[in-house]
This record gives sequence, C-alpha cells and structure tokens, in this order.
Amino acid sequence: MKIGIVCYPTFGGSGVVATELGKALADEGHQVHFITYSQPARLDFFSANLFYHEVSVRNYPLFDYAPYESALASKLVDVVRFEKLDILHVHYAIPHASAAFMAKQILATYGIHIPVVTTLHGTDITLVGKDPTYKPVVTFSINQSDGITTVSQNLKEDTLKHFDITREIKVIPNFIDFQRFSLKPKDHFKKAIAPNNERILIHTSNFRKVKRTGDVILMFQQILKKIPSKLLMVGDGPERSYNEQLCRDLGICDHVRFLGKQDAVEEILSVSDLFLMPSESESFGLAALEAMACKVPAITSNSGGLPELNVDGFCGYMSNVGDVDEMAANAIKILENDQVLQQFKENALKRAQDFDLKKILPVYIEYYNEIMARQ
Ligand code: GMT
Repeated sequence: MKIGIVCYPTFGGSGVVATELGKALADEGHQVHFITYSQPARLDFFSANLFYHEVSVRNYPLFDYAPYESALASKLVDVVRFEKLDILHVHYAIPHASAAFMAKQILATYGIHIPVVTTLHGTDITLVGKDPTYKPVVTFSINQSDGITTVSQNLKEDTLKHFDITREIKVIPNFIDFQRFSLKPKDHFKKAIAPNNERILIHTSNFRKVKRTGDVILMFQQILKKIPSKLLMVGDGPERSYNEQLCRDLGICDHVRFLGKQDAVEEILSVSDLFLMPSESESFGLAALEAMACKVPAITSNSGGLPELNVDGFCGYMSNVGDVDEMAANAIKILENDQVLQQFKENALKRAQDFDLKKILPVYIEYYNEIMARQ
C-alpha cells in the first residue's frame, strides 16, 4: 500500500502513535508518506519506504493567522496525485480531518477517489473538539471520513456522546514497540539519581493542565515522608514553572529533578520504580503504557480510557481524579516492600504485552484494506 499519514510532528501522543505506526508499516514493506509542517520527532533516520513532505505556510501581511489548513489540503492534493497514494490516515481531528475532506473533494475533480481514515486521539474530542469554536467542523469532517478510529472504547463513547456521529467507529488501542521500550541496563544512571538506593518515581507529559502535574508533586510529598525516594519530571509545558515553584514551597527540591524534554525516555523509565499519571482526562495513556513496557507499574487516575490499560491491584492502582491521598497511599503500598514491587513490575510488563505493536499493526492493516474495499 501507499499510505499518506498526517499528524502533529511534536512530542504529543498522537504524533508519536502516527510516527510509530508509519515506521512499522514501512518495515512491513508499505510505502509511507508523512505530510506535516516539520519532521516528526521520531522520524530521524533513513528508510527506503519512508517519505516526508513538508507543509510550508506562505505568510502575507494580510494574514493575522496563516491558513495552515489550506496549505495542508493543497499539499495533500499534490502528494496524493503525484505519489499515487492509496489511502490517507489523519491523526487528531483538528484540523487534519477537515483538510483531508477538502483535499478529497479537490481530488475528485481530477477523477481521483482516495479513502480517508481519521484517528481521534483524545483532546481533539474531549477538550478542543467539543468547544463550539470547532464543533461543527469537527462533527462534519469526522462524518465525512471513510473510516474512523478511536484509541479507546471510552473515547468512542465520548465521541458519540458529544458529537452527532453517523458512521461506525472502530476502537484500535495505542500500541508499544518492545524493540525500543524494554528494560535497559542503566545502573550507572540509577546510582547518579539515587545514590542511596532511593526508589525512583517518574512522570512524563507535556505539562498541560489536563495532566494535573501539581497532583504528582503533592502525591510525591506524601510518599517522601514514608519512603526515601526521588521524583523525575520529564517533559515540558505550561505548568512546569508552577510545579517548580510548588516544589520550592514544599521544600522538596532536593528530591525532585525536572529533566525537560527527553528523546531516550525508555532509558529513564528503565531506572524507575513507579510511574505517576493523575490526569484529569486521558483517552488512553500512552505514556503509562511506555512505562509498563519498561517494567514500571503505574499509579493513575481512573479517568477516560485509563481503566482499559491499568489493572487495579495488578500492574498499578487507579483512583478518582484529585484523590491525591489515596494515590499516595497506593504508591507507598507498592514501594515499601521489595517483593511487592517486583511482582508489580513483572505484572506491568505482562499487561504491556497485550498492546504489543505486533498485535495492533495487523488490525490497522486489515482496517485499511476493509476501508479501501468499500470504495
Ligand atoms: O497527552 C496529550 O495531551 C497529547 C495527546 C495528543 O493527542 O497528542 O495525547 C492523546 O493521545 C495519545 C495517543 O493516542 C493518548 O495515549 C493520550 O491519552 C491522549 N491524551 C489525552 O487524552 C489527554
């Protein structure tokens, strides 16, 4: 197949899923064309089957806001025509699904009919998409897609609840590539962070409000009172300086390290004992899956699709959003006993194996074939 993939090329979860999917499809012999405004973060190597087409937005003094959606639609028309793509797969509805719809209409005038699959990732539905600013366009463009997938059953239900969707939605969960995410021998790194063999806790995110990173700090403050430990805060975003200030106010700065954005997150996960994800809303929780693949159990909220990933009392614990006391108590339960911790680590890996790329990739390929056969 010749597949066009449209995504955000940033560190966000939807871009990661899109890039990893494209790489895996290319490994299987498919030709994959990424169409985005900059090189996706994890696409930093050469492969004969991978192509990257940059969407550049021409500026003009008249534009207060440069029209990215039009530039993307034009680029899609160009790439589909000249690379003779079989299918377009757009990740994150806004504005990718509507740009794909526009491209599809234009391509029809050339006698080209290309099916479009839209994957909804989370905030494109739960936060931004249902805002009246975008809702009519999001609803229309989802309904115009030939195939729609969501990354959890919960996100499917949310989509059906908030939007008037007339098409079937298929659930295809996030996946993990064990070639990259697995326990790496990084003992020297562990010693540097925790010289007295303290437990290492970790949070990775884009530090947006929805991640409730303040709860991570408050939880850690309680854990620290009972368990000698260190907290690694990986990533960057709008809440970071507030979180740094909170650590100062609580007097726990010596035990917390803000590492900023990191490429080799699997190496940091490899030295970690517990992952913290108290999110307000999380359609799936890819970052928690990445942790589990590296044998790190997870303390999460029970919001959104997290119950479809985390298994309470097996590979972690789940609590109501904001219940920092219960989250901290559960973390202590796991961390205070070596044997319990080891069992949770083994279970985390077992759970992650349910989402092995090798299991999920064929589901996407079958879905593409089904959508193309319907045309
Ligand atoms: O987590 C984010 O805010 C980034 C966001 C994105 O779309 O880039 O991630 C969403 O998509 C991921 C991949 O499908 C999911 O695993 C995340 O749970 C989801 N984030 C939220 O729903 C907040």
